[in-house]
Amino acid sequence: MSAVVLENRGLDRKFSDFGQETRYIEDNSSQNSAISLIFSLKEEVGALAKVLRLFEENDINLTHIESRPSRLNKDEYEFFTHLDERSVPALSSIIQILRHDIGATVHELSRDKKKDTVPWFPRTIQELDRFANQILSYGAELDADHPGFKDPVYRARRKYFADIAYNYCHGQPIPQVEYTEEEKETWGMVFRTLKSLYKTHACHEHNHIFPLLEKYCSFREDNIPQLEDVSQFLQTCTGFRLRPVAGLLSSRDFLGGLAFRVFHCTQYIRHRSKPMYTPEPDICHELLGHVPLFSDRSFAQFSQEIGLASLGAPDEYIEKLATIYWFTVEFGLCKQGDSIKAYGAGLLSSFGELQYCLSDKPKLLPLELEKMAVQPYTITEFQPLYYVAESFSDAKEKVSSLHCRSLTFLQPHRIPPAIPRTTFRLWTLVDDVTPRGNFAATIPRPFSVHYDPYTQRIEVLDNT
Ligand code: HBI
Ligand code: NLE
Ligand code: FE
Repeated sequence: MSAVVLENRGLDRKFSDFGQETRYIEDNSSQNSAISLIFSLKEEVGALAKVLRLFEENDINLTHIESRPSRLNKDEYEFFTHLDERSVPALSSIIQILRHDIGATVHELSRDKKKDTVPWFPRTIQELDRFANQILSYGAELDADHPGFKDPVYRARRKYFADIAYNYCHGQPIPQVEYTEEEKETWGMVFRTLKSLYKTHACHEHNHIFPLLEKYCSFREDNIPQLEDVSQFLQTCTGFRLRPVAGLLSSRDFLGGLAFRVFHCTQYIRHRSKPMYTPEPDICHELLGHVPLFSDRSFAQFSQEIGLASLGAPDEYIEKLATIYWFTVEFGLCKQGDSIKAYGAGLLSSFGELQYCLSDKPKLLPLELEKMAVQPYTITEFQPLYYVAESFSDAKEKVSSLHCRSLTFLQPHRIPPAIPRTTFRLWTLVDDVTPRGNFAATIPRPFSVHYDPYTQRIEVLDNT
């Protein structure tokens, strides 16, 4: 049996206890998981006392606490805490209360990571429910530099959408939303402008699918499509489905969803003051940028492979995978005939950047995975640099045909000296793995994963 321990997210264990077979990787983590929470509170008398009472009532044992003034909000204090493992069962309800009743901003940090720990990952499609309250930024609470920060109506709408996402469980229909006139106007403006650019700026694949979305999913200037309808359509095309999400997920969680052919999809719309570009995903980005390509069979396959490759992979690997994803799926350009076209969703949803990316302003480089995987990038403004694939399928093939030979660059740079033998193999065995031309088969982890579409479960096969 392997000595690998899966990192325990420790939230609701309803699904993870279900049907794990003993030949699978042993999960000892409940014995030693500790949790770190950062929450920020308005500076007022008794604010912390209220939270501590809540912890006491829920039998939460605090093992560490420190405070500091919040850098984001001047009138708030941040508290950095450790909770012991007894606190795990109550954690998700505590986070809900902190957010909704006390109005705190809460960040849950990874549990104590042992060096030989494989990060937790979902094994069943239902377990994706656990990502709902792990939003990295925005969600219901907007930062001071957000264009909607000073707009109470917009903030209330964001809270409304965040609540739909927080309360959503796999298998439910996605709630229908009545969009306001103002929201429809924003959509109309984005839709109309982008549609007029697609003919000249978008890749063939996008232009091929777009009319089908107009026909079957009511993609129209005067209508914001309902996520449930789009999800049904995608399921008939490629088995991909949507689930609502309140904001930006971590790369690990986001990519993990793709392993199950689940696309986490925001339902709110950007603020009307900045229709041409927003750094955060919104319904325009998801529906106009991503959905057309998720309807494409081979692109769907490719996306799932990236997702499978990410499950339980080391952080450094996730970071490179996310960077590759960024420069291809989000911001990729490719040659088509004599011209260059956009296939990246972040380009196809921003009429500002879509025009800019094909102007003479940005720098263009040929797609080279090794360089691209370590290229720093900005997420808050137009990209200064794009990678151009020889063709749309060249991009897909380069990314999904990564195999052992080229994998060295995806591995961590340093091998920690003190790690046990079994874990050491986790890094070094990679060269011995027989290439199957399949990305997911060559990840530096001591097990392989297989997705069973009938049960919608990940089978984890212990390689050690
Ligand atoms: N989260 N909700 C959401 N939507 C995305 O498109 C998204 C994300 N998190 C990360 C991400 N995209 C990627 O850019 C990569 O970091 C994987
Ligand atoms: N910049 C894009 C847009 O305005 O639609 C969104 C990118 C999300 C990664
Ligand atoms: Fe995106």
